Amino acid sequence: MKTYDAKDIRNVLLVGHGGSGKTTLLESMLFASGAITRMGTVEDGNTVSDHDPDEQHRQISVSLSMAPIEWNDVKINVLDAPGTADFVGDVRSAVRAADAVIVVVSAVDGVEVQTEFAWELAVQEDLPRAVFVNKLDRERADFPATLDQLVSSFGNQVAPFELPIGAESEFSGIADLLHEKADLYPSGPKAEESEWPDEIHQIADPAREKLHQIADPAREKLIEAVAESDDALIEQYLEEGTLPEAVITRGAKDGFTNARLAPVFVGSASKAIGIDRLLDFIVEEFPSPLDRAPLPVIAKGGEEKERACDPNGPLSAFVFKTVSDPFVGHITMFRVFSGKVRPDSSVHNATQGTDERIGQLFALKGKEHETVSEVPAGDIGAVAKLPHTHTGDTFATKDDPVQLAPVELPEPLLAYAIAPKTKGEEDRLATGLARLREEDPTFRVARNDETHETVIYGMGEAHLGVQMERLKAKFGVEVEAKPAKIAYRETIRAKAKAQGRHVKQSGGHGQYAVCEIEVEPLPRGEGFVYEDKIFGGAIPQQFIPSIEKGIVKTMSEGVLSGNPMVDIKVTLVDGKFHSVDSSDMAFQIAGSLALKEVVEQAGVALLEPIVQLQVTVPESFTGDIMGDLNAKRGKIQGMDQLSGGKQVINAMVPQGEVARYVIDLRSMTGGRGAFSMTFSHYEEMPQHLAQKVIDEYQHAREEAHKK
Ligand SMILES: Nc1nc2c(ncn2[C@@H]2O[C@H](COP(=O)(O)OP(=O)(O)OP(=O)(O)O)[C@@H](O)[C@H]2O)c(=O)[nH]1
Ligand SMILES: [Mg+2]
Repeated sequence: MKTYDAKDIRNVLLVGHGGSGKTTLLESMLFASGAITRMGTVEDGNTVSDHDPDEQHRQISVSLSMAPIEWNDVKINVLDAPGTADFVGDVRSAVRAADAVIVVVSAVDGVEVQTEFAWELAVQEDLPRAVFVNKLDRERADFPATLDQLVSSFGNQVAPFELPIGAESEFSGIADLLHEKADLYPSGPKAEESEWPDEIHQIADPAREKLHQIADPAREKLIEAVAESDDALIEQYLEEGTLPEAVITRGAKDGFTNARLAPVFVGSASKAIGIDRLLDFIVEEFPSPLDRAPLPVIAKGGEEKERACDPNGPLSAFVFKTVSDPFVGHITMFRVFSGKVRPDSSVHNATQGTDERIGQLFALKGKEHETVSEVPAGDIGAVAKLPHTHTGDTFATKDDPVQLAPVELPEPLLAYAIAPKTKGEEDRLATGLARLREEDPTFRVARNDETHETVIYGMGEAHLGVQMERLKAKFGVEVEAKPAKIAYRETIRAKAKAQGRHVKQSGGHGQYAVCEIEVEPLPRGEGFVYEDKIFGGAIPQQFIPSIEKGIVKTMSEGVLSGNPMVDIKVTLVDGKFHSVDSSDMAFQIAGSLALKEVVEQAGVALLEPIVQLQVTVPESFTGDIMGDLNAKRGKIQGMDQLSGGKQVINAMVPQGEVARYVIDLRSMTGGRGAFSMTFSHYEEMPQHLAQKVIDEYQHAREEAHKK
């Protein structure tokens, strides 16, 4: 592929709710541009973008992918982001690589949760936003209703640039509101210009059983949006009640590039209707990297600097995605903001503080690689086998190692404990997990030494499901998954006193150790105190620590529930020894026995971890959320009002009650809620619930002994 100057590059990210048609839109763009001769479909699993076996199996995108489209001598790097909430990490990184987004909305389902999320993200990044209303060929497609939803969700900046001609299976073309002409698609992706059809003024809607005007109000909405996108224009509009043609056209385009107006395009990705028009608009009106404001970067000392899009400037490039390829291993996808990356050269990874050897450079088209001779400022490229580089890193120069601000990624909050199905595969599992972790910053792996579990953390069930499938498919390890254990703690309820006797003196080398201890509960968080109150040499000095060792070991294993015991004071008050048969081990055992005996009397309480939960939801869900948190034994601490009709609910909740909160919250709010969770403290668990935990542990132990 030839090298393009920045002025002839467009970096466009497709975002929107899962299933709205982003992957199919990219497929039809490739088809309309002649890059592919036949369109694949998601159903057939043969699209360019959904090339991962998991994607073909699930018929959804699970990972960001891209393809370059060459249209009218301009290179359009189209990034196809997954629309499922579990994979938002990829969307958040991808917005960094784009200069504008297209929000894809299904005309059947309208504005959905991830549509809103994607929109908000583009607003946060101040990226120009266009909307593509897709699936107009489908039964029950409803453009007027979708447009209404767009305006009510995102405001008057939403401006229809096009209207569909024909509905559902009759959908056959597009009426251009800006230029008052029409394009029909009798066959294939190429438009045939035609007159503004009469019918566009009226559209029969059997459902609504009424005729209503659509073109003129839509055009009015467009003119209003143009006027509102610029202070000077609003004045002119208020004075004259409309705007001259040329002003509308210019204003609409400026409004878009200034992210103050969101043009709405219509079409059908499956039928490739309206795609050539969309590509025309991208080439003519979407910002090139040169149109972007210089990029803020952070220099070594923390000083803020800027990087303009200049191929001759110092290198700064951002790694927005890492994928694993079955043949070449790791592939690093990066966007160059200044300078250029050349093959067979070295770049400085400013984030990791190390140099990386760049081999061959290529442009990715789904899973295909097309070699390129360089990746200049404004363009996106890929390189394989960089050992030290991760998503979110910045390439720069050694003498000026600037970095881009890190991408804020959501915290993975769904935890599964996993183990290989087949014994002896622990190493291969560890390798696989490390690789998957490197590729996906929203995937976490931790070894919990307390519960002795390997725990994987992800954004949701689909996310962890995909990762476990990849462990099997790519690393040959099949795993068993179960909810991660909650790290409970044991403690005692009252003071008590007991003896531990370990006496075995029936022939051969005897064992003799007796110790007497008192225990008392300590305030939360005080840990363990051991006091020696032996008088008169009842137990020789060298065995005092042995008793402590035995007690500490038993505490770490827990007495009733397999969870470590904490916050107790043990006072060694008496004991007996034998000059021959007493030993370090004998007194360790006596100490352990004494503890088991004494806690029986003192009563064991289970402590459960309490987390600080912060739940952000649209106001309308507050009641449900609070009711649910109360049912989860949560203590509401307060609420804060946010802009945009959202509320933050702060609560302290037992961790065990919110282990699956990712899933609960999504089902309660239809995916409109978000939450964060941090460990706060331990609290005593109600006895009846504690008993259930203890019974489960005892039962599991008995089962394990039977095997
Ligand atoms: N009838 C019709 N179906 C479409 C159109 N566009 C997409 N589809 C279908 O809608 C379904 C979802 O399409 P995708 O392209 O996978 O949607 P997506 O936005 O990439 O979904 P995620 O990857 O999950 O975010 C598939 O079954 C497509 O065949 C369209 O214009 N018309
Ligand atoms: Mg997709």
